[in-house]
Amino acid sequence: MVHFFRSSVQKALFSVAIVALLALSGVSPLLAGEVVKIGVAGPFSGAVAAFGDQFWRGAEQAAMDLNAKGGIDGKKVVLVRGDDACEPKQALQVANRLVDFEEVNAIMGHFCSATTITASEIYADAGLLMMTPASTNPMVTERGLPTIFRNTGRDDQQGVVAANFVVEKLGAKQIAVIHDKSTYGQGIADAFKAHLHTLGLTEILYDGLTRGEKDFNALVTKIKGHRADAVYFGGIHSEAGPLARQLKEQGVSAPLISGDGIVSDEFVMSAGGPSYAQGVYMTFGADPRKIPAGKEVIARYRAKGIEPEGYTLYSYATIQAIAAAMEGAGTTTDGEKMAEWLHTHPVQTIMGAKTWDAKGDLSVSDYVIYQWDDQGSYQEVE
Ligand code: ABU
Repeated sequence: MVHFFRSSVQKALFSVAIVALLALSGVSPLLAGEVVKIGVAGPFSGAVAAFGDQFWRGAEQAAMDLNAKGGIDGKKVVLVRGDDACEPKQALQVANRLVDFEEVNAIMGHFCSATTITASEIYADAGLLMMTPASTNPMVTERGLPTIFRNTGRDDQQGVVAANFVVEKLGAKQIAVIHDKSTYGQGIADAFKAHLHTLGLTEILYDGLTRGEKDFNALVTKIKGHRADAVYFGGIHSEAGPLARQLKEQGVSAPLISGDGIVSDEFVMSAGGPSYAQGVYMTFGADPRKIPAGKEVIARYRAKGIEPEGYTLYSYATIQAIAAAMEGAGTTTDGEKMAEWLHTHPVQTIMGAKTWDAKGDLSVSDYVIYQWDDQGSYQEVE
């Protein structure tokens, strides 16, 4: 693996230079061991930055609440942000910086499955605990990396829930499956398609669109031509929004169903308003805002005018899990011990008690179906 510094001597010299500079400028440098640094890595810029905002809101409130109670093992929690823009190459740079330069104690992140899979190789190599609140592609935890966890479900779980709903509840038979060719988007579309086959159906159309594009009218014409009675989309809100709008504009009444990549009010914005998003279904974990354990924290967000939508509370709970692993394992530096502890102990979070299996996946999957309403909000439908 390529790391930021080629040798520990280079790193030591760099650290001495930084400390000397800070001392000369009158700024007191924080000494190693006085704080617990948690890297928060995700898309803070680019098309899916709305999810980076959810990450930061969750992590920041969790760190504030931990510090108000004395931090972790008496040490203040400091968050270090890493912007991967949902790009694997940038995620590699972020991971190297967090490990080699920032010397973080653990990582919450990343958001996009493609960046999580890439960056987790660096964290695993360094023996650091990493937990993603949001990356759902099975490969995050299927590679047998002992310090890599996720605090959300998997696409081979939510794809099954979506396919069951489309066939059994919507009664669809002519199903078009569209994806954005990404690790997440194509992966979840394939999981949906695989379960359709299990249910005895074959998709009438399987096609990809390109992330970043906004005009899907040719694709919508194709969907119309196939007389689809349901459209499944594997991807993110930035493309799901325009797709939802163009389906309505071309008079396609077949319902659109997607996954947790659209669980942000940015989906409504990118569709052009609630009237275009209205009626769209999606899979996501059972609404964490309804779990009693999170009541006080949710009230704190709302008092600040923040609605803790999507992955906000997952991010808060992920910081809680990392903190619990450090306290439970009695170490803020040994990621392997933290991982061993997480495999064998439940953690009480604002989303209720969580436990992890041998792969680092949550032991319980809680996917349900939501529908976007005419107010630009999403509601659980079953
Ligand atoms: N799971 C939602 C989108 C993030 C990702 O897995 O790529």
